[in-house]
Parts: sequence; structure tokens; C-alpha cells
Amino acid sequence: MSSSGLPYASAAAPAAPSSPAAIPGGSAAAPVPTTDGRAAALSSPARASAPGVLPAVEGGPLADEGLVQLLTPSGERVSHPEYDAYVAHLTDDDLRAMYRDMVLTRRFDTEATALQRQGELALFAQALGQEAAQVGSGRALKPQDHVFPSYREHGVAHVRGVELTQVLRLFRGVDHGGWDPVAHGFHLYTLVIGSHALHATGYAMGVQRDGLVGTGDDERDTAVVAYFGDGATSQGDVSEALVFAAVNQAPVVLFCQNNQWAISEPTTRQAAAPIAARAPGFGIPAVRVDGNDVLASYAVTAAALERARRGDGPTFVEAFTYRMGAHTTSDDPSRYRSSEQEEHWRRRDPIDRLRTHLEARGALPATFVDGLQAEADAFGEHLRTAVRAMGHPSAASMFEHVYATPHAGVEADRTWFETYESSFLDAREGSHR
Ligand SMILES: Cc1ncc(C[n+]2csc(CCOP(=O)(O)OP(=O)(O)O)c2C)c(N)n1
Ligand SMILES: [Mg+2]
Repeated sequence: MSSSGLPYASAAAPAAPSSPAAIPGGSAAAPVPTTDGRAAALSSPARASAPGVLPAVEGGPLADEGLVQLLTPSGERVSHPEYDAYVAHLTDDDLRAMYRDMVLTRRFDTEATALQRQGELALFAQALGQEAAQVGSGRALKPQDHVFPSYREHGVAHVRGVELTQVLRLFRGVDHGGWDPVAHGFHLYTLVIGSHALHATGYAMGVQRDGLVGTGDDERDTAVVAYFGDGATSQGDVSEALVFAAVNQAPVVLFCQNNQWAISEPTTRQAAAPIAARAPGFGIPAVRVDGNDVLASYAVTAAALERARRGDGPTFVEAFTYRMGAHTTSDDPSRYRSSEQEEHWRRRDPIDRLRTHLEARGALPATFVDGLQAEADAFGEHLRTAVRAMGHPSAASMFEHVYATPHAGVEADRTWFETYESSFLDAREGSHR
């Protein structure tokens, strides 16, 4: 049981957060606007007093209590007895690099959303508001580590060196994700919710069996991260991944970005207690972090990754954040959440937090800001030009890359499809693409 009263950490776990309750979005005097009456009832802790029944965890899934925080919403650096050590080596250059990553990730979101509205992309899912959780955790990775993302991890993709136009090829429908997962240690986006928690855990078990864990060689020991959302934790696949990760002590970090929404379903309709509180029931230590705090996200992930690489097994990280935008460009959040709630979290913007911190340190000179603005503008121009030049794939290209080596079944399907396509009149007349 942690000092916060939440049973997040098992004996083998990194010590649970021991600082006073950190509030991601400001003071307790500014309560987060609630979702609906039913949600409030579900999150009520007043249950379970029968003999043999474990008491309910205080607070619902949106509880601020026990969140690791190193930067307050106003950008002030606060000390944490366990996690300070993980950021002590970071220089102002490092912090500016994180700031740059976050600004470019946001520019990517803005440009991609505009391109979708112009009909250039079929769909887009923004990372808006989650830049700190993604850039902080992504920067804690080593080159040899492997990431299994879902579909809005653009900040992690950027940090892993994936050219973000590759991500837009997927959202344009030109391919299924064209980057090299091995070269970047960043696997393809997964739209089947939660499934890749199993892929990541299985991959981590493979890493373990290849002897790439616990050797003491910093350039060899490898960890794996699965990024998934709060909604994904309602899927059986994630529970199954937790079982396999725990019993195999797999070198995997299960990184849940709790952005408080699964499309229109609030976290309060999917959990009655903090999501991280589930993991110890599987035998996996867990930590909750303020996901709008890039430093804390970095520190907590670095600790979990080190633990995995050492051979000490999995960690569940819940990065508590907020999806500031729509679920995707097909969604209209004004149908199901209040503008007051959006405004509450807009005032806790993760990029503003780091900028305020850097400004207070005198570490954000105008030359840097101007240079970054020019870089972001050029990046936006590059994205627009690249997307418009992507062209159309041939329909038969869907048969490529299904297997690494030729496969008789796929070849038979391809032959049938080509015959079918060529049977159309316009194809016979030569106008069919
Ligand atoms: C197995 C499966 N079920 C349902 C869906 C439809 N779906 C797409 S996104 C989504 C919500 C996911 O929410 P969350 O895991 O919190 O991730 P977020 O989108 O908030 O990042 C759902 C239900 C899906 N893609 N896959
Ligand atoms: Mg979510």
C-alpha cells in the first residue's frame, strides 16, 4: 500500500509515489467538470464493507491522488524523492529538444486535420493534449527498445525518427504503414483496440528468450512498450497481455494514456477505480503519472524501462491526460462533453507547461522560439506538399507484404482479383487504373 493509500505498487515494484497528492490540473479548489450523473455515481467509493470484500479504492478513475508530478501546471519544478534522479542529467538543451518535439507534433496534428478537411486524408486521429505523455515516454527509450503503438502516437513516432508523412500515407489510405518497424524500433499503428498489447508482450517474451534482458550491457538489454488507451483496458486482449507479461516477467512497459475518453465513452463508464489499480491484481506493479508533465512522463517511463531491461519484469504506467481534440476527424465531441471541461484542460496544456518552465529559467531565448516557428512552418509546408504528391496505389498492392515470403494462398487471391478487375468494360478499353 502506498503512502497515498492506493495499492499500486507490489513489493518488487518501484516505490509508489510518496509525494503528497499531486493534482494534474491545478488545485483541488478547481474540480474537473464531471461527465454525467451516472458517471459520478459509478465513481463513488462508498462500497464494499462486507466481510472478506476488499474496500473500494478511494476516488474514481479520475482521482488526482498519487500522480507523479515534477512540473506543476504553472511550470514550477517540484521535487520527487524517487523520480528526481531520473531527470537530474537533463540539460536545458534536452528540455528545449522536448519542447521542439511537442511543438512539431502539434503542428503535425494541425496540418493533418486541415488536410483531412480538404479531402486529402480519409481520416485523422490527433494526439492533441497528449504530447507530453508521448514525447516524455518516447525520449526515455533507447535505440534498441521496441514500441507497439496504437493510432495516435505521433509524438512517439516523431521521437523514434519516423518520417511523419509515412503516418499520413496510412491516414490517406495509400498503404498500411510504410515505415520500417525494425529500423525505428517503432511498429506499425494498430487500429484493433488493445490487440497490440499482446503483440508487445509476445515480442518482449521473444526478447527475453533471445537473451537480450538482464545482461548488464546497456547497449544490448532491451525493453518493449505497448501504448494503448483507457478504453483499451476494457478489452480482453489487454487483460490477457497482463497475464502473460506477469507470469513470464516479460520486459514490457504497458503504457496506458488515460485521456479520459474512448470516443464518446468517459473513463468513468469503464472503470470504478483508477485504471492503474488493476495491474497489481495481475502481479504487475503500477504507477500513475501526470501525463501533461513531460518531465514526470520521462522519469516514470525511464524507471519502468530500466526495470524491464534489468530483467525485473513488466510495469503498468497510467499517464493521466486529456484528449483535447475530437476522437478522430469523424467525431464531434460537442455532442457528449461540455465546453467547460474542455476549457478546464485547455488551461492545463502540456506544451504551455514546459514553455512556462523554460521561460522562468531564462532558457527559451527568442532566437530559439523564432527558429522553431520557422521550422514548424517549413514542416507544415513539407507535409502538405508530400501528401498531395502521394498518388494512388494500385488495388492489387493490397496483396503485397501480407507475408514476408511468397504465399500460395495470397497469390491465388491476387490472380483471381486481377482477372476480376480486368473483366470490367473500362479495363478492357484501357481506361481502368
Ligand atoms: C477491437 C475494437 N473494438 C472497437 C473499436 C472501435 N474503436 C476505435 S477507437 C475506440 C476507442 C478507444 O479508446 P481508447 O482506448 O481510450 O483510446 P483513445 O482513442 O482514447 O486514444 C473504439 C471503441 C476498434 N477499433 N477495435
Ligand atoms: Mg482514451
